[in-house]
Amino acid sequence: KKDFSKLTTTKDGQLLLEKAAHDQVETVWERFEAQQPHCGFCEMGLSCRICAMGPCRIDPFGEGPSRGACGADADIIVARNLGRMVAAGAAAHSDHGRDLVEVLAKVAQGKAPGYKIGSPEKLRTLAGVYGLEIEGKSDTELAADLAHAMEEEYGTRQERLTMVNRAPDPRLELWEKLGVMPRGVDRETSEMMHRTHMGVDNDWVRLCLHGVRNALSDGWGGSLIATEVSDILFGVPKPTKSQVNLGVLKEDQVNIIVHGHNPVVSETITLAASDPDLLALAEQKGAKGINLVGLCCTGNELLMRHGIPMAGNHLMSELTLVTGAVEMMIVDYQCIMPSLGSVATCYHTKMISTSDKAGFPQMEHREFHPEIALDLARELVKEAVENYELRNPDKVYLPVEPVEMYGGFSVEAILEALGGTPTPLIEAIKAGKIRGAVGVVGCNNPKIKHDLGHVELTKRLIENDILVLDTGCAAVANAKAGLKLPEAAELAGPGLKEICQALGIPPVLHVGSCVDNSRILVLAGALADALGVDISALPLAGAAPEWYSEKAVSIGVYFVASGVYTVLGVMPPITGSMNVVGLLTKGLDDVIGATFDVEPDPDKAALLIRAHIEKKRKELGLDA
Ligand code: SF4
Ligand code: WCC
Ligand code: FE2
Repeated sequence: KKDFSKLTTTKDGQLLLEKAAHDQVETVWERFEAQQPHCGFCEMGLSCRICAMGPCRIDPFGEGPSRGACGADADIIVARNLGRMVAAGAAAHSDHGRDLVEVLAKVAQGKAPGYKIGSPEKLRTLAGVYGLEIEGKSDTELAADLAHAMEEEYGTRQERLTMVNRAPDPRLELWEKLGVMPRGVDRETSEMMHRTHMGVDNDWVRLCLHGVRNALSDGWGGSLIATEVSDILFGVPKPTKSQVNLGVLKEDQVNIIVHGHNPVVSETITLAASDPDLLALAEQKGAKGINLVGLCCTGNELLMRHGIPMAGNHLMSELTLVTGAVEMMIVDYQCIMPSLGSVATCYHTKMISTSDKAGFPQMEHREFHPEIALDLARELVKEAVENYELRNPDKVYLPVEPVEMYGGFSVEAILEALGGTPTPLIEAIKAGKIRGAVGVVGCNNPKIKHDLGHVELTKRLIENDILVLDTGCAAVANAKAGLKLPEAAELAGPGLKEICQALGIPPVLHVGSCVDNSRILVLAGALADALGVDISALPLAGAAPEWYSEKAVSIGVYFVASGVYTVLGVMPPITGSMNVVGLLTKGLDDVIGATFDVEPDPDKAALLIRAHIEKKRKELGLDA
């Protein structure tokens, strides 16, 4: 019998892996195993298939070729590959942002029934950021103007993004000086694809610097737009109670899972799931209700704004179906394993894809457009309810109780908890009660025992009086471990514990989805402005202990580019160029005031981060 506790730290994960084996369902862990050993050239970033003279690879031991057919050496090949990872990640976040801007424009034109301006206040704040005429304008007029201004951000006609101006002045000056100021969201990604074409940018340093600019177009551009427009349409998150793990699925209810990233689909499903007619239909079919739950980041979006419970993170997505208790899974895009449709064939689960840009095998495609979204959402929920009759009770397995948690810590909510200004937080940091703050973010990856990296690192940090802000799958991991309850303050060091208890907040604050890492940037910027320093001077750090996606690469790069030291738990494919490794882990410090480190062991990663925070405190003269 296989020991599943080697693969995942979670009880629900271990039990459901056992059931998957029994049901003969193949999971990501088995497919990952079948890929071993990984190709050494690819692992080191030394293979190139950018053109048809290749594929080429460089021998890291210097015995075989040291150049590709075109003459590219290890530095060029590694830098090009890394650049394209940043471009793909930035494109994913930013295109998600664009989809929200389109909905905002349609709301303004009255063409999106089912959507509205959820936060007129935030609409006005953003209109201010863009310098729009606000006086005497209705919400819809303003929404039209703002959508138009944001569409411009994607283009090539400006010298710098408007959104970027929210970064502290010293950062802006630095980016300008280095020539990495992002100009257009699409432009930087497009230029990265151009530069990495054979025969264009063969200066690995310039390529890496453009990677910085490309990532900044995501963090302070596309991702920030995605976050802010989601807040405008669906409301600014406030602290909300919820629940997490597979126990949120209900034996006696119709279970619907939304999976993916864009709240445009999941928000209308939320509306439809509380439709009285559909609830009555569910009752007729013998169900006690309609239970909507989330997975990955679209789940985080709903959790942040409505307290919708969360079934799990990335590596749990297949296992949610293995419960046999899911009537329907509705997906949009990103991080949706193409295996899910085939897993679902073992059960009665209906699988629905909704985005014109994301098709999947063995799923039914029902395309969402703002014009028809609400009607389609109702149709889908109705079909899910009807599918309840086909559930086979013998196949249902829900062996765990959910864990309670709090989500909803937008920057606005954090400031409100502090009494309206960042001052109390700054005072607590100055007094050393809170030593610093760390964003623990990113994915799961079968290279790391599931959730171990996130949870152990987070525990080590809070024990040492470091406040943790988390997003994405890291946030779900920490929630499952019970760290998002005010009671978890007991696990914190004395200073952080005192602050959390006084404010009634957990020591680990759920800041949202992956695009909401932009909230961490905004908060870091606010702290820097309040102290009159650059972000790089603050006792802050980032960590992506279990990252897997290209989006995470872009996030890591924009964290560092914003002046935040960042520790990765998984090595990116760059070790084939010690020059690139040296630049990212050392050289960037002089250039941009922060670097990367790589450390898979969470205890050691915590030590690195603590040392960095203490160093920054000392430099600021805080403990003098
Ligand atoms: Fe080979 Fe150069 Fe073509 Fe890459 S770009 S595949 S190294 S010839
Ligand atoms: Ni965001 Fe990473 Fe999860 Fe996907 S959902 S797996 S990018 S952290
Ligand atoms: Fe390979």
